[in-house]
Amino acid sequence: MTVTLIQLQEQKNQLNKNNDFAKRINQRKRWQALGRFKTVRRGYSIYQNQLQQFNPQFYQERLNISRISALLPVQVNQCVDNVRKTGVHLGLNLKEDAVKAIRSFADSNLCTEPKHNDCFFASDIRNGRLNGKDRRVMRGLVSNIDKCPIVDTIVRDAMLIEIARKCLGYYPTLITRHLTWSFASDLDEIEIQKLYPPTNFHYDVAGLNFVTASFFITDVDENTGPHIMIEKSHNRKPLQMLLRSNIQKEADVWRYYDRSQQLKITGNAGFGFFQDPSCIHRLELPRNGNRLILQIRYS
Ligand SMILES: O=C(O)CCC(=O)C(=O)O
Ligand SMILES: [Fe+2]
Repeated sequence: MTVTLIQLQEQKNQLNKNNDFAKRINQRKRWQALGRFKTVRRGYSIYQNQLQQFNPQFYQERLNISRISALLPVQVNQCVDNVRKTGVHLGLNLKEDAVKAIRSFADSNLCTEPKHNDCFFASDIRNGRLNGKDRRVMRGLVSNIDKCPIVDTIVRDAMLIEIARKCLGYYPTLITRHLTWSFASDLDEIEIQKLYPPTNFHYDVAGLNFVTASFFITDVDENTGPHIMIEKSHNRKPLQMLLRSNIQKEADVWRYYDRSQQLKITGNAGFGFFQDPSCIHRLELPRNGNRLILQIRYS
């Protein structure tokens, strides 16, 4: 009886917390577009840092930081330095058990695709089609991700939160998580880019300041969905890129950046990277096998 009451109370607390976060996203939404400007992000960082100085313990405690880690140890300062200088730190690693648990969660939970109403399991997709029929499926967002215990431990990981805190300049006040399948496709690139926007070069605008930790949950090589980014572009974007859409034409990208700045990120299941996603980046749709990625956004 007591245990059930505690569980109920915990669920209620969780719901309150989620609602509170949701409320803040909505209030912020109209201002969110300003997060593309580095000066706005810096200003917000200073403001949030000052605000948290009054009661740092409050901001720290509500993150419910996990002392159990599903990651191999990382040099926090080195990681922060790399993110600041190049926009990315490569070489985070999830422990094998964590990868297995996330994979099994993704296999046993239904997925949805933005702009479509149907639900499906990843195993229902064959050759990029639902049950081998006409309906093409490019990606699957795994549902119930908030209920995956191992992902919950990872988002609250002491090391990841410390990296995020140092990059942002304050304790993150909102953490979101996504577990996403990208399904292998034989469509040509132009079609893919129409159907799956993140396969176009773009930069993310997710709140007034933000950083992301991403982990491959399947092996990713050149043909199975590498993540491509332009190093240092988080610190340098031409005005027209900032003022227009966050999605960029490839020709414009190469007009402004040198091809040597392109970094193709691949790695085995468990490999991860910490990124400032205001850099120009995209994913290359897999050709040979489906790809699963866990993304955690700290803002
Ligand atoms: O899956 C990836 O590698 C990147 C996805 C992305 O850029 C996005 O969802 O904004
Ligand atoms: Fe993105």
